[in-house]
Amino acid sequence: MNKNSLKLLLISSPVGPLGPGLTGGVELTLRNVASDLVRRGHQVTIVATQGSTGWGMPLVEISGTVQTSAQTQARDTPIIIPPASVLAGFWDYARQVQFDYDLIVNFAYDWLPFYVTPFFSRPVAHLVSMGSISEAMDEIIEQVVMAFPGTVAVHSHAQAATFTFGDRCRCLGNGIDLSCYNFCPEPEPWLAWMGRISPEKGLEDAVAASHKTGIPLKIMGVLQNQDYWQQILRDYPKAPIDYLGFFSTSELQEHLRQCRGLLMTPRWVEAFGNVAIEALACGVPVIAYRRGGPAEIVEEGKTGFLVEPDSVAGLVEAINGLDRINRYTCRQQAEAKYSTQAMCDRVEQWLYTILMEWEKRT
Ligand code: HBI
Repeated sequence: MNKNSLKLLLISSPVGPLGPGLTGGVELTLRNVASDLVRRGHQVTIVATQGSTGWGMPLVEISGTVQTSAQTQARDTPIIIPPASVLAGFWDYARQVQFDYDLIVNFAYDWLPFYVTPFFSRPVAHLVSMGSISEAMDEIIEQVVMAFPGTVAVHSHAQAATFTFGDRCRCLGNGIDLSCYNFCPEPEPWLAWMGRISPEKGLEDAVAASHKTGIPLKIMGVLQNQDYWQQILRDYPKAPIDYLGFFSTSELQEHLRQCRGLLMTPRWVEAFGNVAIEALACGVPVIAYRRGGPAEIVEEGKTGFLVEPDSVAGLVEAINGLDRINRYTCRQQAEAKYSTQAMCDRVEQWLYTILMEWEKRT
């Protein structure tokens, strides 16, 4: 094996194709990590569902039935594998080609990749994209954590803390390609909210804050739950809100950079909160509930404000303090901690460590 040029098989989320944004944060992470690994001389192949983009990198498209999103599951939901499962297709393919690679990296939050890990003759690294959701997932992730120490990574300490075995997970943070985000020193008066429009993202609180302050709110992201969105429109008919749609990164940052601030209102433990570092990269301060990954990204009073979870009044108070934040500081923090290079340094070290441990065992 040539450590300066590892042969890596990256297996994506089975909930939908890479490109239209349905796989959320996983897509951004996978794309940025894969691109930077290639830049460093590693050979990367991406495995994803039919209809995905590989952004110019070698791509293997697997057809089959997509997996139900784990976010729809309760703690006792059993693991469901549908007929013609694309997830099963991903891992049968990986089994067949494993000897062409030094290491396999799993980006899916699913039971099967963890279950089959011991059957492989190559190390499998798992980057877990969300906090604890179900007993079955916790159990199977813990089995890999115990059998293959160091091979399971997360994005934040808050996310790790949702698992009983969190202290044995490697915390990698996240990173974005800062060259895609243009700093804006003089914003427009409006606020931004970005993310999948779905109950766990708490959009209604941001809309309530917009209604109370009268400050326009630009909403961007995949409209995943129509009923939820319609309910918000019925509850806040007079709020000055605009749903702009779902954008590629370059268009997204064009809207985002002009905003006075980004509101993050997660109802659940957001594993990381990519939108927070996207905002900082544009110089946009972040107002976030003190919950999950965003609470580790926002530096109180320096790059934004952390608010009592689920407190609309807290959001309003923070909005009134936005002018105290220096927008240059926001960009500087993104460059210091959340560039793709910084993230890929952490990923590369993680993979090298796994390979060293593997060689000791075999
Ligand atoms: N659900 N079953 C399943 N598998 C995933 O990989 C997955 C998911 N839900 C959401 C998701 N991945 C991504 O949006 C993460 O970025 C959160």
